[in-house]
Amino acid sequence: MQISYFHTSENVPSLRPVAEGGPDAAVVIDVLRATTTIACALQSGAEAIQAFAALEALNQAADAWVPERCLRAGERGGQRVEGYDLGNSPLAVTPEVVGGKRIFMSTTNGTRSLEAVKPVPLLVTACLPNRTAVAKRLIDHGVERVWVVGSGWEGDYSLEDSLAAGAVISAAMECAVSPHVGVRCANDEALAALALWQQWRHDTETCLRAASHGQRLIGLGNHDADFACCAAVDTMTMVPTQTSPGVLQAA
Ligand code: 3SL
Repeated sequence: MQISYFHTSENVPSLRPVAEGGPDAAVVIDVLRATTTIACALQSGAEAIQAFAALEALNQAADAWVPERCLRAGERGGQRVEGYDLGNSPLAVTPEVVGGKRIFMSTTNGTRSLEAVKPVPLLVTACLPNRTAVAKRLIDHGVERVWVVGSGWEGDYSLEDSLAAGAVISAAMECAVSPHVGVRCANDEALAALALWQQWRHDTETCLRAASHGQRLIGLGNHDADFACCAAVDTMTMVPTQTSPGVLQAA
C-alpha cells in the first residue's frame, strides 16, 4: 500500500481514475474539529452526515429533508453559523441531540476537503480517536494507493492534521502484519507527517493547542473539552465512510 499525504484540499492533484493510477482510497482529516465531530456524531447514533462546502447547497438539501430528522451544522471562523442547530463541537453531538438524525454539515475547511475527493471509490474520515480503526479498514479493503488529505486553514498548512496523517500512516504500518501488505510513504509530505507523529505521539493535546488553529480556538473562548476529545488516541472504532456522494455513514 502506498500512502501519499496532501496537507490541504488545494494541494490535491487532479483526480485520475483508478485504472489510470488514481487513488483507490482517500482519508480526509480535520482534527480540529470536523472529522472528530463527524466520528462522534455517528458514534452517537446520527443516521448520516451530509457534507457541503457551501452553505447555500446545504440549505437546499436540508430544506428537502424530513424536518424532524434534520439538523443543520454550520461553522465559519471557528464559530457556529447563526441560526444553525449546531456548530462544530464534538461535545455537542450527544445521542439525545443527534440520534436518528441526518446532519447537514458545512465547515470552513473540512467539508471542502471531503468535496475534493468525493469521487474516490473508498472515502473515509479520520481523526486521532479512530486512527487505528481507519488504518485497519484500509488494510481490510486491500487498497493500493491511498491519498490522505488534510484540511489546513484556508489553504495553509495545519500542524494537527499532519500529526493525524502521521498517526494513520504509523497505525497502517503497525497493522500490516502480513508480508503481502507492505505500507510505504509515497511522498515527502507523508514522511514528514510520520516524523511529526513520532515527535508528538505521547503529547497530542500539547501539539493541538500549540497549532495555529488551536490558538485560534483558545482565542475564541474555553475549548478545553474539545481539545481533550480531539487529542484522544485510539478511543473509537467508528469509521465514517462515504456511502453515496457527500454522505458519510457508520458503514
Ligand atoms: O476548518 C474546519 O473545517 C473546522 O473544523 C474548523 S473549527 O474547528 O470548527 O473551528
